[in-house]
Amino acid sequence: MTLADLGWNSWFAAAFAPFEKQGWRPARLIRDNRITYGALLADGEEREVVLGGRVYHEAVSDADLPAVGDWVALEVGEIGDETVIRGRLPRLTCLSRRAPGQSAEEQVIVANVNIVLVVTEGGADYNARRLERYFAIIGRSGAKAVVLVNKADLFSASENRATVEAVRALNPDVDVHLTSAETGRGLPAVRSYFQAGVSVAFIGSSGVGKSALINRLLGDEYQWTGEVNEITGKGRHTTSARELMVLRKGGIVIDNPGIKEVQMWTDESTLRESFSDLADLASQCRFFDCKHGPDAGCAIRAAVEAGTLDPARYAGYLKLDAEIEKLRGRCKKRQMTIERRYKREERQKVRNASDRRELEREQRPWR
Ligand SMILES: Nc1nc2c(ncn2[C@@H]2O[C@H](COP(=O)(O)OP(=O)(O)OP(=O)(O)O)[C@@H](O)[C@H]2O)c(=O)[nH]1
Ligand SMILES: [Mg+2]
Ligand SMILES: [Zn+2]
Repeated sequence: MTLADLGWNSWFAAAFAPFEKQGWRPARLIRDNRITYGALLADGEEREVVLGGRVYHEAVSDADLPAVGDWVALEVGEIGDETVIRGRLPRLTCLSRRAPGQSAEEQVIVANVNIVLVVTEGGADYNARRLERYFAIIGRSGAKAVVLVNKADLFSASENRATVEAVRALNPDVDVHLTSAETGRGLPAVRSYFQAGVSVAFIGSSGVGKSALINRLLGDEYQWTGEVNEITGKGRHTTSARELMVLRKGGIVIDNPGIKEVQMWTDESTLRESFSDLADLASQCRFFDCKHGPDAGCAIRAAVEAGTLDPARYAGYLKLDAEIEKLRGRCKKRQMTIERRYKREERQKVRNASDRRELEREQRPWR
């Protein structure tokens, strides 16, 4: 495997020049493990790498931090040592979501993709508004958008045709293909987007068949990663993490977890805003740290019981807090490890400097 197979080009090479002088090696990030990253090097070697303190501290926002698809400069440690990300190269394209409203917080979904395949399904699940939002973020990213209307085997010819036409009406410039991971329909068209060095990302709601399509493309190379759905007991393989893979026949594919509407388009503050009526209610709870579960004197539960609050909305509100909490926990965890590492590196530097002084003293016994 060469760097070109991974998507490297002269633009990245030029940007890498200053890092090369330091003896660092280019690599592409293929996985974000929250605390570490998976990186692929030129020879196809995969390494688990950590974020250097400096890269972390110089990041103005989360969007500056390395993301899956990014090219980075690695200081490859001695055996047993950590491999550290010392720099991130500028992005050729960047698929990101930005929360609506005043918040400028941007979250990178994937960097340096050339083509984004939006997977959707026909029939009742087809949602034009959702597709519009996908087009908006892809338009901003610099990548090309393609729509796959999947599960064609489940719908009638006229239903499929209607969906394809609806997509074309939304965006006449976009390629639309009817596909089926079940029957293989439309797969040659999908395959045509895969060429050596070209990065293709699949996005779309959970369950539309992104992984199933990728599975058909990759064949034996691909391992289902998810687990069986506990509720349905079916072999649903929900993708839990974004992953970049290189196809043996050439081409780079990025599978994404299904994008949940709420997670996709809003940040914490807009989420809270949309539940502001519930927040007002919550302020009437007896305890300021009420979890709105079985807590005594909970105003929210009382409203549900009184029939003035929709239980579904209440459930959403409960989940929302957990979601936000989880998000925060992850951020904090990563920050802590990076901080620790940063401090360790600083201590090491001090130690190295004092060792050096020691050595200098030994070498100059006349002083
Ligand atoms: N009939 C039919 N079923 C399909 C098709 N594509 C996917 N499925 C099924 O739909 C279910 C979900 O497919 P996945 O590939 O896991 O969906 P996904 O988009 O990767 O979902 P997340 O990983 O949760 O985002 C699986 O049970 C698949 O077998 C299709 O074209 N036709
Ligand atoms: Mg999946
Ligand atoms: Zn409460």
